Amino acid sequence: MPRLLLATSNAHKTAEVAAMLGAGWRVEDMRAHPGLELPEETGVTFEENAVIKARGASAALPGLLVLADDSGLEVDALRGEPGVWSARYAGAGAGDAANRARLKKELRALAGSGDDTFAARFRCCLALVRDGAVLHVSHGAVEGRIRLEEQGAGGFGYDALFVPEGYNDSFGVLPAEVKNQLSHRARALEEMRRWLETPA
Ligand code: ITT
Repeated sequence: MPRLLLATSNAHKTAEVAAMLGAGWRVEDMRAHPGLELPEETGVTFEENAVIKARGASAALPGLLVLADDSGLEVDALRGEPGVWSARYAGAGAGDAANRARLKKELRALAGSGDDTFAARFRCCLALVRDGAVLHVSHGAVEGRIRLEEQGAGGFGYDALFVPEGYNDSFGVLPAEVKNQLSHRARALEEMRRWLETPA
């Protein structure tokens, strides 16, 4: 069975990627390599940060296929913020709840014009690296709206606030199988899987 290291410390990403790739792949993450730390995300784009993380893990693990996910939420009314700073929106080391609280605070300051939802999208970039060389990069996005009321406890990050286009419930309420069919990560992974499964 092919082995893939997901260069992430976010177990929610690992669970989603493992579920989407299915039983044909052995997916592990940084928990399998406790001594290894991911480099600081110094990039200003999702792609730069995905490559930084994948290369950083790959340098210590010769021969292993390494995939990194850099992702985040862009809100139009906030000119694309929090974007690549999504995980750090409420400060370095901030948790999901604090990041959602900051987002709600920023958007409440803009609300009042009658509109209480805000156009937004999740973006994901995946970088596949082996022995420090970038093999392939893929991108995915899902459009939707941010609601100021949290809804549901499923998922992670901003899921409880994000309602994907075509639905009335947030990713915090929709079953994982639904999120995994239409999410930014699902779309980027589908392209990556096509590349992986194309004979060289
Ligand atoms: P790693 O860097 O270790 O992979 P991370 O969570 O810090 O983990 P990112 O730097 O890519 O990952 O930041 C992504 C943030 O964007 C994440 O912490 C969430 O706040 C948000 N995000 C990304 N995908 C999401 C999703 O599917 N649902 C909800 N929020 C998401």
